[in-house]
Amino acid sequence: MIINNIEVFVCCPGRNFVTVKVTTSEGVYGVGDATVNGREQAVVALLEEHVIPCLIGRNAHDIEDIWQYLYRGVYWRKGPINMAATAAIDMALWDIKGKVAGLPVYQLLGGKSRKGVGLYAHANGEDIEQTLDNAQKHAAAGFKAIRLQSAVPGLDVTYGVLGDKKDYFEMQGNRPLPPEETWSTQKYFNMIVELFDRARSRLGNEIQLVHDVHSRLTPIESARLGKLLEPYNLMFLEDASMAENQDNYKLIRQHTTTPLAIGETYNTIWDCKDLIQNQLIDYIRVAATHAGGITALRRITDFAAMFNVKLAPHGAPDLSPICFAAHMHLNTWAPNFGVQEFVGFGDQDLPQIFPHNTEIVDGMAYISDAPGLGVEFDEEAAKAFPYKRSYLPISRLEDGTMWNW
Ligand code: EZ4
Ligand code: CO
Repeated sequence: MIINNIEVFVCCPGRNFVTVKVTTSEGVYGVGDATVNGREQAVVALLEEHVIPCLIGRNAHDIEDIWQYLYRGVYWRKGPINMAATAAIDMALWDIKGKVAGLPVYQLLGGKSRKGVGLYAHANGEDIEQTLDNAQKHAAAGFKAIRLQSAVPGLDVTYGVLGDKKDYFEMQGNRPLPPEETWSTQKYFNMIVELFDRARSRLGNEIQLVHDVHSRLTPIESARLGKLLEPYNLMFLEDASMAENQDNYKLIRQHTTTPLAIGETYNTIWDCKDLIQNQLIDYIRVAATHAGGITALRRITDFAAMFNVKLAPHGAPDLSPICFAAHMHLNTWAPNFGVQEFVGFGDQDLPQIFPHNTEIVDGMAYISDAPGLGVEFDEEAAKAFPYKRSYLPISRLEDGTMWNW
């Protein structure tokens, strides 16, 4: 089972996706997601110029050895671009192994730990009322966990709030330079507690609530927010502060029992090692695409289990349905699975380009028994949506100082 071809595709059905296809001597192929939002062509160049030539002729079954070759074997380890390239190859090889075995990938990981995968949906709004209206719609559709984001009065744009853009999947594609947004911690604090206070009054105490701070707070501000939100019993507070310095979370943890989640930008187990082993977090939010694929996430998940940390993979729309499928297999297997972020599958273009087998019923996702990852990439359909240079926004404080977006 020799790797004899690897192709890289970039398409933009509303937003850019980088897809890898690995084909073997037997004609069996696998697909992987290598999308790094705003840096897509960097991953393409790395794959085409430096990674693919080294893999042609290798045995497609040697998933672990190829992973180590691309990690240990490279002097310049880690980093989002490198790990996304590794991740896409890794996903494609798991897809191939499953297809050859005639088994879905979760069976190769150890089988099912649960019937279905719990999801959290996104509710957002231009004001608290609209956020809660949207949350109520998700609750009526059967979701048992919902993320709440609301516009901050006095700020031009707020993270997670779509404004007049109807579809989360179409937020990209027309941003030739990074848009700029303004942040005020003071204004945010004036809104956020009221959002959760009113959410509990309107939605009751059964529903699980999540909020994404998107790393806008310093550790002591996060500690204060966690404390203020304790009465509202959140499932978790996501990305309260940055943790490039993992000790930041010691400070937050000392002050609050609000559960904490982080990890969507992490590239390796080393980015979360101290957070996990010191039990400073409750959910680890790594994405298969950004942290080195299924091989790497399986290792992080097992490590996290030893410290009561649950897997809650990133599920933003800038991860392709191939990454979502990889998560579905990990989530179905992981004994310490927590919850999967879920924003839907977009309009008809996206499911047409990435046909998949996941079924969503009452806020739960069910994997099919299709061999491999159970997701396809339609090269022909993708051709109608060529790459468009695009960026994530940047964030500044009101006086112009650069801040975390
Ligand atoms: O901002 O994926 O939890 N979800 C998030 C996302 C991220 C984007 C950035 O690429 O924080 O919306
Ligand atoms: Co997030």
